Amino acid sequence: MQLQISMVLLVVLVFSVILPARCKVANSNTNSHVNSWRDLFFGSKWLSPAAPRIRESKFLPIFALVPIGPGTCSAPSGEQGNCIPNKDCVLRNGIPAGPCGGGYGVCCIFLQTCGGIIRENSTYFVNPNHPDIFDGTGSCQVTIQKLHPDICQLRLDFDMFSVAPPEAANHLCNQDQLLISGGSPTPTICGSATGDHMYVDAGLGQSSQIILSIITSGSFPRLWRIRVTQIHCGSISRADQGCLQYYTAISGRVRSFNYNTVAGRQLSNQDYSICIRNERNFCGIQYNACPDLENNRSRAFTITGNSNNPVPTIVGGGGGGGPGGAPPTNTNGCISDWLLIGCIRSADRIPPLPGCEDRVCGGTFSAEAGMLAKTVQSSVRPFRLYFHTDGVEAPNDIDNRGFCLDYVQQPCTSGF
Ligand SMILES: [Ca+2]
Repeated sequence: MQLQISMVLLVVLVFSVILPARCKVANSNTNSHVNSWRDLFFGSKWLSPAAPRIRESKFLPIFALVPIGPGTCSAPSGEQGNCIPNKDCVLRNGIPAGPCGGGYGVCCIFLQTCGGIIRENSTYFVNPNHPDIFDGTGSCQVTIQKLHPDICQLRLDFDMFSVAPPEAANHLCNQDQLLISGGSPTPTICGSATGDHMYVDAGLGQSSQIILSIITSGSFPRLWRIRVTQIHCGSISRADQGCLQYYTAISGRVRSFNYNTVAGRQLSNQDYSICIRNERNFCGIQYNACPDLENNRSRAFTITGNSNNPVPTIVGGGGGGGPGGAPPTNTNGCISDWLLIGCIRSADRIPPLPGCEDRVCGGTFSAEAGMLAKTVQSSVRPFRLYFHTDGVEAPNDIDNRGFCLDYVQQPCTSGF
């Protein structure tokens, strides 16, 4: 046994001292390279439950020499956790979900449900009975306490979110709803939001609290698992001011809450901004409606009108007011529900048309009125979309799904 341990020690030293130097030459991504070597080496042996005796007696001092790596880990059930010693996890009311850090600690996950208080970063707000469904009614809420006065934002990741959908006539969240209080205004959502996220302003001072409430009525197989991440004011992960959603990739997909081409209903009473970080050397952005694989006629952009029939693109705000300050008389514009993107033009016009539009609605995605879906471009920075819906759908707006757009930032050299 002693001989084995000595050999392991020797290899640890070789890997921790020599390999990093070699990898710096071979690969600029040194950390991941070293980690992968460590994982390869420790993997199965150090994850086995038989290892603790050896670790306790001989290895802890040596581990102090070996970087443990980032503090996050993944639990087998999919949650992200913090890699900390088992006793700390238990002390902090976490749930140990398997070993991590080469056997150094456990992947400690933090879950809270109705009535809970969130005091740890990366805590999940889950439904009662999680991971099974919850079919109860009432108000289930958690309170989020700041870890530090210097926390400016919360990011909510809807790992799973499925509650009762909005009602069919006006798409109001009458049965179930998620409410967020104590931070910046957020839209009330219901239905499905799995894979979506939100940023919430955390307010000033350590004492301000954010409360997440899920209010339910009637029967529905509900399921939710929302990860709450606290973001420091100086963090590079912090979203720009006023952005409910924030994307940081050159290309990606943005969509409205409860979007789904088969049965999703565009939610009413929405008012929020989606921001896309302007990456270095990119000056413009293009948008296309997402592919719709379920319907013959795409429903990927159906914001106003009866989308059981073909509905053209409608652009603009409907002109000025009527005589003597009366409300606008021109109703052929986006006056109830719309998506706003600064100065949009069709990408296929060369040279581009002189004019541009901001609001777009209807049932076909384009920057020009008509029945033809087109690539839309904008060079207004920062890149932002603003989504507005009122509280009415019936009788004119029927079966609208909302929007799903794929975006690609455009390099400064390609005409922007
Ligand atoms: Ca509406």
